[in-house]
Amino acid sequence: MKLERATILCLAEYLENCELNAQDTLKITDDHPEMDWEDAYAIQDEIRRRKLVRGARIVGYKAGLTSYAKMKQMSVDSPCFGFLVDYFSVVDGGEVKVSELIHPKVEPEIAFVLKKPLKGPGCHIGSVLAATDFVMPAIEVIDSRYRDFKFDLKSVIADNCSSARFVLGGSMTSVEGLDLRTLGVVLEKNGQPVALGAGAAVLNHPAAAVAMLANHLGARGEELPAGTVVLSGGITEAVAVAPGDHVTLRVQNLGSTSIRFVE
Ligand code: 0L1
Ligand code: MG
Repeated sequence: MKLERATILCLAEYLENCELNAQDTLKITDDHPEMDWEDAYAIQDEIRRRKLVRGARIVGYKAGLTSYAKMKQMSVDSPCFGFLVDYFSVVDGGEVKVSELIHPKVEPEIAFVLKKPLKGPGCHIGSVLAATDFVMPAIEVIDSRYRDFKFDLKSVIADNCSSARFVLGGSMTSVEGLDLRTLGVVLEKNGQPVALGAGAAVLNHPAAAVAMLANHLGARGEELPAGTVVLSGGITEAVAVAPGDHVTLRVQNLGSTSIRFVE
């Protein structure tokens, strides 16, 4: 680690306040170019600790930047991992207040819900599918705290990978007999298709993103517990939204989920 503990605490407080006050900032590596990967995840951990102390509950985890479309869009070359707390969760068909966010974008994702814990190292697609209770369509609302979404990977990891809100819907479908690679997704904004793709866009198989996440947590002495939700990453580029927008995700065989954006 390159940063002092005091600097990590200070950056976590600063970034979390940016989230809570919907206030953007320049990327933190501008002032801390020496920051390393461990520092980045230590800042994210401290943000998580701060939320837990205030009574938030961890409801899931996410893999981000898992499709080549997303990596290209954000000029990065590897995935990142973050956590989801209870207040990020929006009911199917529910509202997201744009005034609580900076510049939200939506991503079409496949969510995995686990029936058994998953702990790396050594997790692979097979172990993920065996531990999966069911999959569901998910729309992730991301909201980088960095001005104009201009960041590098370390800054984005510290910022809990832009996590903000998510919605799950459609049907709870067993992965038995389901080919997640060829599963088609259509993301609609105000009734018009705005992004199309298939599961294979996520690291060739969405379960591969969940395995990477479990291995990442395992290396840090953590695991994905049974019952947890895992967002496996945007299948397409993220799409910007504004108050008044209505977004629906339709996933082949899994049904649909939707969300409305209000002032
Ligand atoms: O969930 C994601 O893929 C987002 C990861 C962070 C990068 C971004 O804000 O686009
Ligand atoms: Mg995402």
